[in-house]
Amino acid sequence: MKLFYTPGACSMAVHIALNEAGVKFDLEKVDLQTKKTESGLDFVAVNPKGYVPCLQLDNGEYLTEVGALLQYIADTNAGKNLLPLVGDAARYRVLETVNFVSTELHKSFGPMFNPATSDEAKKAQIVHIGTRLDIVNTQLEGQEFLLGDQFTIADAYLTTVLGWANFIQLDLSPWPNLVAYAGRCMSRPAVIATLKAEGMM
Ligand SMILES: N[C@@H](CCC(=O)N[C@@H](CS)C(=O)NCC(=O)O)C(=O)O
Repeated sequence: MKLFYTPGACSMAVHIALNEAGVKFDLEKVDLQTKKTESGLDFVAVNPKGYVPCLQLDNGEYLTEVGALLQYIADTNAGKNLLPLVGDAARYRVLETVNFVSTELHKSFGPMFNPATSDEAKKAQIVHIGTRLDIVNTQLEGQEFLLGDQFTIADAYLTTVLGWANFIQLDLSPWPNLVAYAGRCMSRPAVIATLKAEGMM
């Protein structure tokens, strides 16, 4: 397998899941400005969507979309307990949270990185992001990870998105459960290995 990624981007969630699963994979860095990969490939020819993450499977096919890739990695490495099996009601709680992180958090950060967003719009967006952080902060009350004491693909995703708070100077201290959670996740060997491989630490 080969993961097409950009350091610190949402592809990091997939990178963390691969490391948590303990599988072998290659990495290929993508420059999102030029749409070129580090080996000189035209990334749009690889993934016509033009965005990361993109995972080349062992059969040569390309799979995209964070939520799908996280499920693929969890289901093909079921022994790693990154996602309960089909039929287990807890599976849908994990997927509910993956979708929440994707649509309510990940996508809410987008305008903060867009130079075309006005300062006024950014201020309003921060307030909006805060309402979503309230929800995950409450979800984490009294538990180690989003779904209890087991790290799941939802945690791989939220760990990645919380990392973006630094890039937009968003102080997370109003959400103490999130601050403690981020510390726990960031100290996991698979997360540290991911950050190092992406040149983020
Ligand atoms: N729907 C996609 C969104 C992926 C996405 O937002 N990727 C960003 C990085 S976090 C990107 O590559 N943006 C560059 C672009 O859209 O040109 C998914 O869930 O995987």
